[in-house]
Amino acid sequence: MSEVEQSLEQAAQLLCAARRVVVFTGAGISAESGIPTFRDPGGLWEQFRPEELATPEAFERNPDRVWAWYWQRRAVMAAAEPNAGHRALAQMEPLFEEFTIVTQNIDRLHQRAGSRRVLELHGTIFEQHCHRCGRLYDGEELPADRAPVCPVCGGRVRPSVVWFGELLPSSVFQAAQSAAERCHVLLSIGTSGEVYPAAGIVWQAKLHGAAVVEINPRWTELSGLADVRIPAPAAQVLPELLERVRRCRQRQ
Ligand code: BJW
Ligand code: ZN
Repeated sequence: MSEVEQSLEQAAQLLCAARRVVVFTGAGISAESGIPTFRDPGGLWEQFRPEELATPEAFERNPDRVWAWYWQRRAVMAAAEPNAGHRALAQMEPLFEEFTIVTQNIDRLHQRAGSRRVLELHGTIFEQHCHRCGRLYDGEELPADRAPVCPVCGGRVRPSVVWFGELLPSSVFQAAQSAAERCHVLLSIGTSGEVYPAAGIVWQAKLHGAAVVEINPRWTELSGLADVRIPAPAAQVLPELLERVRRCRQRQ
């Protein structure tokens, strides 16, 4: 058996015995749908400076530039399709008493693949609100190249994503923390684990006794915490993991 097959089997055994599962995902799970990651070679933070595009100060300094960058990424995400990894996770959900996806992604691909319980820690690129008064704005009629002005307060409309230095939506973060504390297995997929407080979810699960399984071709900040590491691309191995869990459940 290869290293990947061996770790897949170990992960399947852990999942087969689990009733409550949290799946913590990052940009890597959408890489095979054609959406660039942030910190890989050739990733977004190699081409762009996060402090010029992904902070509230950047938006206040140059709202049109930040808006246009996000609008262009929104078009890429809208045109992308969920991949075999997203779909396998959606099919895993009914096999467990509780199955919560806690995602850092803003692309909505888990929901489009059919996952029902998805907590978006960093918001979504498909919603917008006024940076000043918080009023929500519908996406379809908005311009591509300039941040619209809010007719209520004169502030600028922004994407509803979480930038550096901003708080995560508190009810979503609390729900993620409590799912992490209760779960038997936490699957960490396609994340470098470098951004906090999101990555703290994995520590929290581990401290409360969960087994941690990591799916990532590269070593990450969270690899040391993992009980099982599957060093492979997510869309390649998740369908196989699903099959192995199904088979194990049938034998029970
Ligand atoms: C594959 C694959 C395949 C490839 N299959 N795998 C503690 C210490 C130091 C700093 C901090 C700290 N706590 C907080 C901070 C500050 C900061 C932070 O964490 N900074 C660090 C970077 C140092 N955190 C914040 O600012 C957060 N807010 C906060 O702390 O509020 C409290 C506060 C408020 C006010 C004042 C003070 C405190 C908010 C963080 C928001 C992050 N936002 C972004 C942008 C979102 C919108 C957008 O998309 O533009 O979120 S940054 C970016 O990183 C994005 C992601 O969700 C996030 C995580 O990245 P992810 O998903 O892990 O992607 P990558 O690229 O890093 O990794 C991809 C992985 O996939 C790699 O490992 C590949 O190997 C793998 N991969 N192909 C499987 N096929
Ligand atoms: Zn407003």
